[in-house]
Amino acid sequence: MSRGTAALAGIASVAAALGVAELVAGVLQRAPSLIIAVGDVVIDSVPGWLERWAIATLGRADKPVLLAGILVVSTLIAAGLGILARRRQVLAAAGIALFAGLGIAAAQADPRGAVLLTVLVGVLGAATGIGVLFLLMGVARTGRLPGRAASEAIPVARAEGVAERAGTVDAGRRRFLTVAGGTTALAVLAGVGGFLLSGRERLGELIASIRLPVPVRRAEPVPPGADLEIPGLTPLFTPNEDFYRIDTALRVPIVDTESWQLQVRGMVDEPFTLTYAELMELPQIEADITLACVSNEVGGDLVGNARWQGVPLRALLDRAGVQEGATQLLGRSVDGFTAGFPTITALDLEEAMVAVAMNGEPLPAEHGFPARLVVPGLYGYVSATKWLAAIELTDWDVDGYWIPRGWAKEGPIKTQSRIDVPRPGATVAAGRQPIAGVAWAPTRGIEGVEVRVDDGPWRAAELAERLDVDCWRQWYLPWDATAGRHVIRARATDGRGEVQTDERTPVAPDGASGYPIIEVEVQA
Ligand SMILES: Nc1nc2c(c(=O)[nH]1)N[C@H]1C(S)=C(S)[C@@H](COP(=O)(O)O)O[C@H]1N2
Ligand SMILES: [Mo]
Repeated sequence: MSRGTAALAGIASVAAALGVAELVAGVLQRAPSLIIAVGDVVIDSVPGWLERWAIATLGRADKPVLLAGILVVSTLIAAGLGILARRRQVLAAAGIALFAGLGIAAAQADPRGAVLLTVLVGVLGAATGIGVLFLLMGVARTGRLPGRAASEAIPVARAEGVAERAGTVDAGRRRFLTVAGGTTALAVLAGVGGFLLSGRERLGELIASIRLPVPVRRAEPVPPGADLEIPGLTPLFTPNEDFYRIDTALRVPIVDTESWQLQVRGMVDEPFTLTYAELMELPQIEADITLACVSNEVGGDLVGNARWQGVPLRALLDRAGVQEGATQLLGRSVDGFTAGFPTITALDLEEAMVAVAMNGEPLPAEHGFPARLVVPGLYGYVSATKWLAAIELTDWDVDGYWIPRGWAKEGPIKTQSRIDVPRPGATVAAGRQPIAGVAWAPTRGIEGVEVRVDDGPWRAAELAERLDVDCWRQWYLPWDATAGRHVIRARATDGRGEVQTDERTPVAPDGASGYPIIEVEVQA
């Protein structure tokens, strides 16, 4: 048997193992996908700089790239196991079992994992893989399917290179390729089927069926002129489907509102637990808040503005009774992510909330369904826990997920501005052209934006009507563009009269700073 044939047998076997594991996980519902589990462990164990690099260079593609990487590595291991199986079939089988064992071990890192179900998924996957390996090795050696008469074909291995028997050899090889290809195709189908069964579809229906309560305190109505509606300018509210997404979850956690609970615990007098129905019965507020990621580069798009609806954190903290020394509020997600910020912030800011809705709709799965934290003025990595499972009151020594990975313990959002129009590097016609963008300094608000073209003076831009200090503000400056290349900069002044700093810093450890600068080409 050639190495290539053996490698194919290995790949088909591991594909069968993974496919069956995914299918079983999908059917069992509460069992994890082993592939995703391995990916999650990779995400949580890579050094902080690598994770930052991945977010910075791959952006939204980071997860597909990681999954593709896992599949490529699995394929290489599978090929190796196939080659090993030529001489040491039992050892190769043990390799597949070990492979499944790693997946089972990885899944233990996920707090949702039911150990027995995980083991079941792994064992069924491994058993299928080993069975397929033995079957394919047999077909490759004998050129026939098990149980078929020996006369049907001669062993491929012995006949290789024997020209006059080529016809029979080809038949044997075809049989092998058919079985290997068929198994792989079935494995892919099983995997896709498992993914579909894993609940995404039904979650969509569940979310669509939720009726939101009317908030007891509504957000201010949007004043006319708050959205300048200039073509190319970021809209005042970011539609949910365009809202940036950043998290460590390789697969969006699927949370069912029947079993979900929110715990308020730790350094409190009266810990308590709320079901989704109970949370939805509490008085809710509405607030317009701009959320930003600490990984957002100057000029980047990891920032968005939404109308959030939910239960004020303050109400939950009052009910629990925060104890002396509980200086940190740590949000913990169903998948074990944590983010912490000063308790005082939650007590001071009445808009800090357990959000259940975004722009008038229940939270989309990607943005934390059924509930998440939203705190004005803090970067998401210290505050905005999605798929919230617990609110823990602790002292300041406990660190959230990102802190040991090279990010600052405190994450106030820096005053920033962004130029949306013209697009960086765009070519525009000479004459009157808009320069426009957004600026944000949540909790402080934006009082001014200035724009400078080349070495000219700083000129005050027109500001859109103010909506709320917690959200970004659009700005606009008409510009008489002259032919040639031009450099445009902007800077914002916050509600305390502080101008955003010119000092350029990288995103780590506490957020990028510096003026946004774009270059444009103006044609006569
Ligand atoms: N459970 C969970 N919540 C999380 C994260 C995460 O990785 N897991 N990432 C945080 C970060 S870094 C940011 S910037 C915001 C992003 O929220 P969004 O994806 O809804 O825009 O979510 C925060 N909440
Ligand atoms: Mo973030």
